[in-house]
Formats: sequence, structure tokens, C-alpha cells
Amino acid sequence: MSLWMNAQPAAGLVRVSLVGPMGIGKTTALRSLCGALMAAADVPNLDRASHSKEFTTVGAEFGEIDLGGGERLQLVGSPGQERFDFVRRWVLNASVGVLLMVDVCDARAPDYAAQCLAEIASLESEPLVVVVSCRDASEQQQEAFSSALADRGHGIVPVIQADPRDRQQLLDALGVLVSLLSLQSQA
Ligand SMILES: Nc1nc2c(ncn2[C@@H]2O[C@H](COP(=O)(O)OP(=O)(O)OP(=O)(O)O)[C@@H](O)[C@H]2O)c(=O)[nH]1
Ligand SMILES: [Mg+2]
Repeated sequence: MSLWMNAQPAAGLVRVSLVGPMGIGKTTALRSLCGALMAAADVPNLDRASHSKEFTTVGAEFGEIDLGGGERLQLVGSPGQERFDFVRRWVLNASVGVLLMVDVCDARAPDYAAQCLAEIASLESEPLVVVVSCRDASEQQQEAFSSALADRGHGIVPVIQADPRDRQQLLDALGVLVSLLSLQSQA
């Protein structure tokens, strides 16, 4: 794990962060995308009350992928446990794009996402966000989530279905984010 992070990644790299609640699959997604080419920050999970899984992330995790066409991304995973909120804020602050990973069927998801979006909106340089719906969900469930988010004062945020274990689905989600970023930079 790197102990610090430059405001800008190395030349030609676009930094995208992965945020989401504990156990949603941020580390899984980084592994799916980067394989062995990632620096994980997992330790045995002592907080089994929050989630029963064996390991949990306690710092920033890094990976890198080449999307082709000269587009290289540095991916930074954040820890989901609330006590590491400060790491998430630090990671968000240094990113140009964000995959906000949620289970849209979880009743807590709209509040969680609204809180993250408010945090992102307060940053000096606001990164662009795509919500990733990480568990099976119907179109109606996705729409219900989007409208619950809108009820909390947030405009339209793209919601893309992608399983953290499925590399191609994640690449598709990243492709949408990169396209939006390139549109933004041309505006
Ligand atoms: N059913 C299901 N399980 C998943 C999915 N994605 C990840 N998992 C499993 O859920 C567990 C949690 O995944 P992690 O990648 O550690 O979650 P995380 O978001 O990094 O969690 P923290 O680092 O603790 O915040 C692992 O056992 C994964 O195999 C998914 O899409 N569906
Ligand atoms: Mg993790």
C-alpha cells in the first residue's frame, strides 16, 4: 500500500476511484480488472458484525489498466468501513472519476449514495460519478433507486449494472465513465 498519493497521477494516467459500502465488492472489482497487477490493502476482518466476510480493506488499494486507444487508468479502491471515511475522502479528492458501487435493492443505498454525492459535490475539483449497481436488480429496482436519489436532491446520475466479478461488465462501466470524462473535457 502506498502511504501517500500525488494530487495528479503519473503522466497519461487518469485516476478513477472505487467507493462503496463494506462488502460491496471494491477489492473484488480491482482484482477482476487488474489481476496480480494491484496492490491490495486487505487484512482479516475483525468487524464480523458489519459483514461476515473473511477480509476487509484498511487503506487505499491501487491497480492500473490499459483501456486501449492510449487510455490508461489508475484505479484506487477505498475501504468501506465507516471508521476509514477519511481514507475515502482523501481518495475522492485525488480522483477525476468515481465508480460509486451500491446494491440498489438495499434500502440503505439511496442514503449512502446521496451522502457520497454530497461529499463529492463539496470537493474543490469535483470528480465525475457513475453509480454501479453491483447485485442483480431489475429495471424497476434501478429506477426506484434513481428516483429515491433524485428525491434526496441529486440530479441524474448514470446507473450501470456490473458484477464486480465480471471483468467485461466492469470495463463497460469504466468505458461509460471515460466517455463522460472526455465529453466533459471537450465542453
Ligand atoms: N454475491 C456476490 N458476491 C460478491 C460480489 N462481488 C463480490 N462478492 C463477494 O463479496 C465479498 C466481499 O468482496 P470485497 O471485494 O472484499 O468487498 P469490498 O467492497 O472490498 O469490502 P471492504 O474492503 O471491506 O469495504 C467477497 O467474498 C466477494 O467474493 C457480487 O457481485 N455478488
Ligand atoms: Mg475491499
